[in-house]
Amino acid sequence: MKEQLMALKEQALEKLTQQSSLHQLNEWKATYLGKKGELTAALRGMKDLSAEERPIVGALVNEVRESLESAFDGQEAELKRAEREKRLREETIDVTLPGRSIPLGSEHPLTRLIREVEEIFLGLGFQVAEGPEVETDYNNFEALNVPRNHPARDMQDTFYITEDMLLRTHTSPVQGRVLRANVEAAKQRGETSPQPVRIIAPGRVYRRDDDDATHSHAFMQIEGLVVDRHIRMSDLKGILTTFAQQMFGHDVAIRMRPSYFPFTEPSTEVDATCYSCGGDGCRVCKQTGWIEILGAGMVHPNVLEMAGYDPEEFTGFAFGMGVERIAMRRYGIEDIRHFYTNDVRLMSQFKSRV
Ligand code: FA5
Repeated sequence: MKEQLMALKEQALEKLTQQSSLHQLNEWKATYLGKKGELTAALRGMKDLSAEERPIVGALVNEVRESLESAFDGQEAELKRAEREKRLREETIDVTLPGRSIPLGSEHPLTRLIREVEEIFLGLGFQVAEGPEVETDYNNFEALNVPRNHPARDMQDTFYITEDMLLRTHTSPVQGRVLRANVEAAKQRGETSPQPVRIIAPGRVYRRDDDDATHSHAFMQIEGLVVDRHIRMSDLKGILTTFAQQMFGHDVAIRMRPSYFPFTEPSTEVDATCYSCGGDGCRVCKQTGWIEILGAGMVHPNVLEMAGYDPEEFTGFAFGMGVERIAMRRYGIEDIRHFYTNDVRLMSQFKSRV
């Protein structure tokens, strides 16, 4: 029996050295140390031994098992190490290879322009306000001093949803919303006068205009509104000059032409010297030297009064600019429809600034 065990051990150890993978190694373990393995079979033979021999052979069996197990552990560690090394060798990364670049999206030119305008006005102490695109007739027209059947409604051909609901034709309804919210907030606080206002409100607007190179039925505007005590036309001019210079360059001048909007009095259309020729006249400014940038004026007392601001105490100015028209001139895009057909060849030229 002893010889048998010693022979088994020798054979097992020899076979062990021939196992070259972890899979083979486990098969070896099953063959020699498993429940149906050879060592277990040898143990079964112990029942035929005498009482004196049994403990001796038992100890020997344990010794053989231990030495086989420790040899197995050693071989297993060795094979694992070899496999890891092989993997590391195969998986080496050449860090000097150039990386694969992931194509990044780009900011839409209109978004980019709105952000630029926002940054300029935030720097001047303005806040950004918003209003809904589906508006009431009251906010879009009546609160802005344009009663029903007033001929000024023809200035902005409107998409009506119902008699009282429409797609806003300009961002000016945000004026009334902000003013009324301030009046309400003052009431809640028990104050007699509402807070002054200094906001811009960018957003999409809709008109039943036929689409062409300079008109779209949906376009963007940025509204501006300042209401406080002692606000004068010179404040409007100062703010717009600062804006134009930051937007188009420091030697830009502005001029104001008389105009008409029902919600401002007096009203004005504001031009900036052409950024392309500096005022000499060129193709961009149609040889005039000036480019129209926005409509503006002093807030009509009726608008203040309807919102709950006392026009004896408060005055203000407002302005509204067409984002696409400014973007077209700024980026040299000759057709407004390019902003909405989103051809990536054009759009990808406006790389994100972040
Ligand atoms: C207004 O919408 C006034 N709410 C602006 C305003 C605000 C005046 C506050 C006074 C005080 P107007 O209809 O002119 O004004 O439009 C303003 C700008 O929107 C225009 O100068 C033009 O740049 C742009 N715009 C008008 N219609 C279109 C259109 N169909 N497609 C693209 N841009 C347009």
